[in-house]
Amino acid sequence: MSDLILALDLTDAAKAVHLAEITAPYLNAIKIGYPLILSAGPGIVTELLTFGLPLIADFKVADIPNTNRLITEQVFHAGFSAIISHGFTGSDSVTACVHTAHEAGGECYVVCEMSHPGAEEFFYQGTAERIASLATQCGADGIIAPATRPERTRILREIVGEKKILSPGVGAQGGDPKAISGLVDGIIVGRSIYEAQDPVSAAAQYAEACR
Ligand code: NUP
Repeated sequence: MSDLILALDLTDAAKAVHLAEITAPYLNAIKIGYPLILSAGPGIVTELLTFGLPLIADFKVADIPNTNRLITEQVFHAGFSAIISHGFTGSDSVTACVHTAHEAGGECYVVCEMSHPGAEEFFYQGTAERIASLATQCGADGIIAPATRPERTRILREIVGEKKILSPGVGAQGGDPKAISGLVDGIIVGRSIYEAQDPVSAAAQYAEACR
């Protein structure tokens, strides 16, 4: 059993709000990132909050500690419940995000291994394990690990223990929700819902697959 998180990567604000509204009954959270924030402006956060779901800021924060702190403060000030940071920047940068998130009563997730094919060039065996350990040591609430490689996510699960794992790559990137949902705390689905002929029944099917 895992949560269903919609990756709302539309760049048309009205469509994004409509999509969130009609699929909300099947979702546990909505994740937004640069595509929607840069096209719609930060005010979109307030609009999306009206559907009563936690919002995750997928900004993959990757800067020096002071800048990470400033970004994280703004994220929680805007109304988000969680932030996604990178981990390759090192423990001081990750700790800045984690502390700032916790001060605001929110969560911080650290990207360990990405879901796309090119991720195997850098964030892969060895590196991803090190980032998972770092995320644990820094007190992060969880990690991001790939639905496209369940065998890798299983290894990362052993490192992070009870911490949460959110897993993108389901559907459009080829990941099978059934293969990953028992292993992770949340699956992240974007295009396979928001580009579906019928987004509501797509969301309902993914929610069913999460059970
Ligand atoms: O490793 C990652 N892979 C990934 O796809 C880390 C991510 N944060 N994402 C995000 O998840 C990606 O930016 C997009 O918002 C979502 C997946 O969308 P889709 O492939 O289901 O459309």
